[in-house]
Amino acid sequence: MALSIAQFTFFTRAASSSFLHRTNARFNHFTFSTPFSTAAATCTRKKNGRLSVLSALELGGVKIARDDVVRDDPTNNVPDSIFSKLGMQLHKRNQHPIGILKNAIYEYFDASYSTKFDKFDDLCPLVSVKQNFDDVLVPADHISRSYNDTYYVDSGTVLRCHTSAHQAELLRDGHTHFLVTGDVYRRDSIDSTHYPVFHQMEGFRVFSPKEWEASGLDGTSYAAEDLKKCLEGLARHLFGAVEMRWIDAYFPFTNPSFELEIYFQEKWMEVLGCGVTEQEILRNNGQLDSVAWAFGLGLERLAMVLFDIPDIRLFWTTDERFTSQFTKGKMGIKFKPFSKFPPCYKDMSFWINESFTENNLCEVVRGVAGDLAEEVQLIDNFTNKKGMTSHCYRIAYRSMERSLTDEEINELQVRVTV
Ligand code: FA5
Ligand code: MG
Repeated sequence: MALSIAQFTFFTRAASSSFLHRTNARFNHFTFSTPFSTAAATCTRKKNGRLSVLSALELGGVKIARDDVVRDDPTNNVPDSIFSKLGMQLHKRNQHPIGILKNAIYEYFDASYSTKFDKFDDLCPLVSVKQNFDDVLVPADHISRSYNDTYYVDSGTVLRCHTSAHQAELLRDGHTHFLVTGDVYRRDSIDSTHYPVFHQMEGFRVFSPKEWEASGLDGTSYAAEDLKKCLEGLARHLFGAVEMRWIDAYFPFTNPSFELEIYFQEKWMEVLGCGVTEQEILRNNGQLDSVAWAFGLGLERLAMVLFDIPDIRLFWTTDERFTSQFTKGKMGIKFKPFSKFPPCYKDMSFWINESFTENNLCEVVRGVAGDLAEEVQLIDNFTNKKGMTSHCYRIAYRSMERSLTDEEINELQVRVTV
């Protein structure tokens, strides 16, 4: 049953949901010396292992019931495990690493721009396809629009896959300096830095002509310089010394576009995307002669570096050995791992057809194993003389909280492969 979900997808290409299509990678190296209580949709596991969702919730003033989000309908691909994350709002918990980080970024903006940035952290994550894609000029055939990459509630409504979904409405409402923090949702791969629900903070700043005219620079160069200065200042505020580099990038909504990477766990990790906003977005939303910059920070990725959190799944644990390590307003804390149970690896091989995608496989694995799935990695790819392709994936299972029994893992693996 599990792998047949692959048939569901309307697209055949397995690709990352990132908005980035890396162009000409040019590297600039530099170094800078509670228990959960909000209204979350709760899930319990039934005897047959399926999740049953108990409650409805209210988000940004909008009442949302399970049936509004999870439906047995071909235009819907939201599983209960995702519905259960709606309303968790980790970014609104002052003692949680994501909330502590949000507040630290607010502090930096308040101090650097005399509280000029308007802050939003309660905008509803259910948005229209227009808000999520059209308003920020994502082309009709862009991979991020596919059912393989985005959670669709119906053909016109999605769980936002980035906080950029709110740019246009806030511009139209007359905001020129704003920060939007929220949970975002993507069908994505499984490893220590990817999770189907994560948090972003969008930043947006509009300049009027008199701000750049005096500088002798054109508006775009002025905004790009200011953007990098702002984000480098933020990085210094958060991290002090850490190794980073800028990379030229591509986003449909900015030009030029950049990404910032930080060296973490012996790898370069992408932490944010940013750039100078496309004129069309400003024009469409009432800003005629302006230029603007925008950025989207990945809060989990930044918090991993800041608090030394080795795995993105930890943000969701309710284990007190995790939650009790963090304190409101305290930035210097380094997470002390409370257990290091060994991972258990299981390999599976199968012939694929053209409807197979890796995101669908990951969705199946998460559906069966939840947060016990640590990584899904393609380890062999073979095509025979008849043109049939087989893939071998290695699945790493590990609990952050306890040892898993062989029996338990074998049972999970059987349910993934059936
Ligand atoms: C975007 O989402 C753009 N909207 C960012 C942006 C805003 C660019 C404004 C320009 C102007 P991207 O898909 O690269 O871009 O995601 C932004 C950040 O979110 C990444 O740098 C990364 O830190 C984080 N991120 C992306 N996917 C995941 C994931 N599955 N799990 C955790 N963090 C993720
Ligand atoms: Mg990216």
